[in-house]
Formats: sequence, C-alpha cells, structure tokens
Amino acid sequence: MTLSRRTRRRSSNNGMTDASAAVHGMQYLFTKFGRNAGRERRIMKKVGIIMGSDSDLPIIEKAVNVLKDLEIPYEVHIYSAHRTPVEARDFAVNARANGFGAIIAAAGMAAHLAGAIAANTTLPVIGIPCKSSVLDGMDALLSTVQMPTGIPVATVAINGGANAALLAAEIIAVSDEDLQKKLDAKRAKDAAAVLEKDRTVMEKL
Ligand code: RP5
Repeated sequence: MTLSRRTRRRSSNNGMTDASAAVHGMQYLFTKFGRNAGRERRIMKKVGIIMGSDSDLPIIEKAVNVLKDLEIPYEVHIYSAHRTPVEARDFAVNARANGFGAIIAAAGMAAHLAGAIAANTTLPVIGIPCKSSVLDGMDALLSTVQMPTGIPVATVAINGGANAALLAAEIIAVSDEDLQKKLDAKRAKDAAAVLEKDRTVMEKL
C-alpha cells in the first residue's frame, strides 16, 4: 500500500504531523527545563452542578457563566433528592472517582438535594436555595442550610448561582495556581468597576 506524503509524515512521528511533533517537543522542553520545571501537568478537577428540576435552570445559568469565564470544566445534571433519589445518590458516590472537585446542588421548596448529595460524598458541597414557591425561597434556604453536624453544606444566598460557582472555583483554586491568579484578576476587575461607578456618581450628584 502506498502512503501519501502526509500519512508518511504522520506515521514517522507516532501519528503526529511534523508541526505538532515540534510543538510537543517544545512543550516537553519547557516542562522539563522551563518556568514550570518539576511541576506536573495536572488535569483540573470538574465542578458538578445538580439541579432538582429544569425550573431551576435560570439560577444554574448564572453559575455556568462564571465557570465558563474562568475556564473551569463542569457537568450539569437534573437529579432530585425526591424524584430521582437513586441517580442523585449514584452521582455523589462516584463523583470523586469521576474527577469532580466540588459539587453545586440547587433546589427549591423542601430543598433536600444538597444535603442528600453531601450525605454520600466527602467532596465539598455548595447548596443554592432556589426561590420557587409561595414562601419566596425561605423554605429552601432553611432546608438547605440547617444541616446536622457531620454533614456540612456551604449554603449561598437564595438564587445565588454566581457566588456558588465562585466558591466552587475558590475550592478548586486551592491546588491550582493559575486559577488563583484568574480569581485575583477577577476581584481586581470587579473592584475597578465599582470605583468607576463611584467616580460617575460623584460627578453626577
Ligand atoms: C424542587 O422543587 C426543584 O428544585 C424546584 O426548585 C422545585 C419545583 O420543581 P418543579 O415542580 O418546577 O419541577 O425539587
């Protein structure tokens, strides 16, 4: 069988083109002798996002946007502590082995999802109480926050999707210097935006 020029080039470099072999070579030298010498390249832990119902989606979208901005890998599921307890439990039991570093659980009404997830893993669990009933989210807040000693859930504000994601990012960043830098940069940017508003309001009033 005759190989095309391109295929021949690929086969001589373990399936890589000359160009990508050169890039791999550079990466190898940089990791071995460069600024990151000695530091192993690690795969970033994922954030698991579980919501009790698709009616919680608008809150989850706030969390997803933050994770996307910070380039943190995530996985979203709809599992309910009450309607699909087996799937919710299975997700929690296998989460560490499946590469997750933190789990966000959002639910409304009698919001037992975060607690049920936390009962089945020692990964950090962040609960978002969702405002989805006549009780304005107070029902979900109390159901999520009032965990018994031994099974913690870090509960954010009612509908606090963005803060849940930021807290998850801070947890992942404990062992990820690049992510720490991104979080510091975001803080600085957010502060600059507030100071800009301060200047505007002083000029206006
Ligand atoms: C909870 O009940 C869900 O998390 C949701 O916030 C609330 C209402 O769910 P749906 O009736 O809209 O599916 O389990």
